[in-house]
Amino acid sequence: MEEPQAWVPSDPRSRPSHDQVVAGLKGIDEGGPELVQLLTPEGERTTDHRFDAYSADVGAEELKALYRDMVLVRRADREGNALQRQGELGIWVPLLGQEAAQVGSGRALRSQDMAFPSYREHGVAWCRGIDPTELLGIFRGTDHGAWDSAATGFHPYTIVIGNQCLNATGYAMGQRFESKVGDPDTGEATICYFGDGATSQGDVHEGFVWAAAYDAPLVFFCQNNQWAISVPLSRQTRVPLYQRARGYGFPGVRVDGNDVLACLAVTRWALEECRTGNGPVLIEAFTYRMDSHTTSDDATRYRLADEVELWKLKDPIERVRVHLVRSLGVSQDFFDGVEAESEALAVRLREYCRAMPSPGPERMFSEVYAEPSPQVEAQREEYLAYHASFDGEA
Ligand SMILES: Cc1ncc(C[n+]2csc(CCOP(=O)(O)OP(=O)(O)O)c2C)c(N)n1
Ligand SMILES: [Mg+2]
Repeated sequence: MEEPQAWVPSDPRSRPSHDQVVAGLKGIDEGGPELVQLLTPEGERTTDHRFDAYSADVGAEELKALYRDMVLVRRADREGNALQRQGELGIWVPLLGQEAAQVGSGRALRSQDMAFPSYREHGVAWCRGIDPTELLGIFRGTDHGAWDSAATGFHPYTIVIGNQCLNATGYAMGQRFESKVGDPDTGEATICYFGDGATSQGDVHEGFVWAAAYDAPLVFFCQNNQWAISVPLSRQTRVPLYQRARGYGFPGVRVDGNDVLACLAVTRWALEECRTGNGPVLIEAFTYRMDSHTTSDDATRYRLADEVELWKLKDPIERVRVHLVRSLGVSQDFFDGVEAESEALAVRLREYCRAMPSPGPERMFSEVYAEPSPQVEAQREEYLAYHASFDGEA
């Protein structure tokens, strides 16, 4: 029997048959033929005429640096998970398997660019120079993310799904209004991170519409890990996500999210498009998270173990390691050095976390508004007086 073909929405009046929908979803599962890849899961460097120019400068030293980034980010992530299990953090949001998508795109950014994360972008935070210790307070419940967004070019984490797309669109519209766009070197761009599930939120669609209408220099970076907690991608869309961009009038590209080189090259291209006034752009990084949604979730209740095993073979770190060893002859000393560095980072994170002071009760009243507010100050005084009334009690 002939295999049904996936539906290609060339005729706007046509509707896909049931078989075509299923074929399309199977195509999504495989990543699809349009997937941009520059490093295969077997660690071989390949070419893609559209994006080769954006990775031509990446040689052995640059690949080693990307490898180091990913190993350290993974180690910090695993430590976050362990600290939650030890009762030191209230929750942790793992990124295991998404290191290439985050490091590749994060390293494509320039200092003048702005990034809007969701709640899982620890790898992008790393690339923006935010020490992983700074993430711990959020998950220990002691602060909301204390870094300086303007200085780091990294907005606070956003837990409300898709909401950061509106903030990012507004910011990118501002870059356009203030004529910060145009020059390929000094021009500014914004990148907004969200998940596959977020594409079903109104905020993301509103962001798409406004960014397109105002030619905003915005890269929408969707990490498609194929699950929104327990909801599979097949419940979110009939077409591959990158194809949605076409309906809003801007380009969409699907990249292998486990290929750090491809993520770097595609994001550099997309940022350049935005910098020079051709934004917005949608990137769909096709990936898989090899851990649960958060430490409060148990993915074995809805995901097949086979699926995880399959994605382990596409591990983003392993393919760079294989390439470094087999094609570039990098010695074991390098890998041992990165390993030692990652263990030292884990120790530093553990010690920092255990020693973190609990903030006093007045902390929740600080930084509510940019300017002092008499109402908030009165509330703080009242609350502190109430607390003081317990002094001396057991
Ligand atoms: C507006 C809103 N609705 C629901 C939630 C609860 N929630 C948290 S994460 C999540 C799934 C998000 O999936 P996806 O966008 O694919 O991101 P992923 O966590 O897979 O990276 C949901 C429904 C929320 N945080 N905000
Ligand atoms: Mg998801």
